[in-house]
Amino acid sequence: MNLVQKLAIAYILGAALLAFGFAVGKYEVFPYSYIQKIEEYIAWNPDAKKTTLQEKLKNELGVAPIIFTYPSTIPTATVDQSSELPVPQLHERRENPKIYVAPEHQSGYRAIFGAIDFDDTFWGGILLDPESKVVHTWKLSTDHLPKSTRPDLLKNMYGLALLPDGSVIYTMGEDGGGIVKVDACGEVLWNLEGLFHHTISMSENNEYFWSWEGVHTATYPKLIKASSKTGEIVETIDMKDVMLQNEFIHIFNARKHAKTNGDIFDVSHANDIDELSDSQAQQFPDFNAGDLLLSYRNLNLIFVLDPDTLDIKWWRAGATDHQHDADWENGAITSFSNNMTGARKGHSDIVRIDVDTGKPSTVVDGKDHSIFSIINARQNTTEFDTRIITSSTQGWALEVDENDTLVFSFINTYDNEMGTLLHLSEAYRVKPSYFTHEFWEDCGS
Ligand SMILES: [Ca+2]
Repeated sequence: MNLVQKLAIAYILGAALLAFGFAVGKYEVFPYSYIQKIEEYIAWNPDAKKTTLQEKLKNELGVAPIIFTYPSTIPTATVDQSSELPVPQLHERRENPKIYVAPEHQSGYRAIFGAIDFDDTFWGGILLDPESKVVHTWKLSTDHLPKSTRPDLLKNMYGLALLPDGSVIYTMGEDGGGIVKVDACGEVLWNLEGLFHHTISMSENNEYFWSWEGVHTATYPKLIKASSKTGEIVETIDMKDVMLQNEFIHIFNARKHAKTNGDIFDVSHANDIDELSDSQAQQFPDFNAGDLLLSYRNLNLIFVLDPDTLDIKWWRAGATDHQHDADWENGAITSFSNNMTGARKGHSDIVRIDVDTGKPSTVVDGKDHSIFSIINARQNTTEFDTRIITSSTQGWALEVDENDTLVFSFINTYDNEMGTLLHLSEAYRVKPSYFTHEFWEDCGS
């Protein structure tokens, strides 16, 4: 075929695609319904990503995970000191991630979860051994659930827990159709069908977990507590009852339509639950083991609930902006403040709130490290005197020591040349004793 013939074919294909695109929109033929679903996803998270129609089609047709890839904003110095990390069974469309580990922090196991984009599942996790080699992978899907409303490529795996035996409990928002537990080797142990979102938060001894039930836009969401062994719900708390119980704490109704007093869409956006454990309770004289630390993103609100009396024991609004992952931490409360809006817009900080005074302070300055996750993100302290942070929409997991020095970095590279990265959900660093046994030896991967 000569050049003119090639150009002619390219022209005809281009014109046909243009006409097809017009017909899709005008007559709502296939794949219009799929585009609508993607539009809904974008509406779900309007700040997450602006995509063109062509990109949406690519995403839906499985050509590329456009919704969950982002242009790199990770500092060049960090990228330059990283090296390629070979991961088995990655999808051919993506490249290997990049990793940096400070020599003195080659210890413990690190688990990274997110859009790993394996050849057979889009979501999953990898386990790095103390030498930072991949010794295990988890392939996670909710496609098998009858109430799953869209393919995994269009769901957000936000909310998961890694248990000491290597099993994982996870949810993919309302779209996934439920919560799933798989064993270390990926066998499904149980499915809890229904609508759940944002968090799988373990109770003391991992006997139970908490999650949010219903749609994430509910003004008064429901908390559920379920058995991690069976997936059976053992307790439900309606946040409307919590509102009615606390007659002099009007935090949930702070934003209403001024003219109608009606509910504002997605006014609460409940996104985290953290149960105070027995061991942590000693550091919090005002609270009891079992109290729940809750986060409402769209009210910039963090509060403590006694799940037995439904009393709100403490609350603080406005110390963080559109925050995620509030944790009990050494007598204080810390959280990933996304800073989606406001004076710190564009840089996400780890903020510590003094529970006695309500005074906030910055623990990790997002400007110093170029951290910014528009939505999602997680943060955890480790037993190595470090903090591991998942900046979801940067496709970046980073770990800083007590001197604020970067000691670990995992860059979820999608395409080096394009400078694009894939979404990450959660990262942990644990001592070998965290695991009950070397489960990765059992599964052959
Ligand atoms: Ca956390």
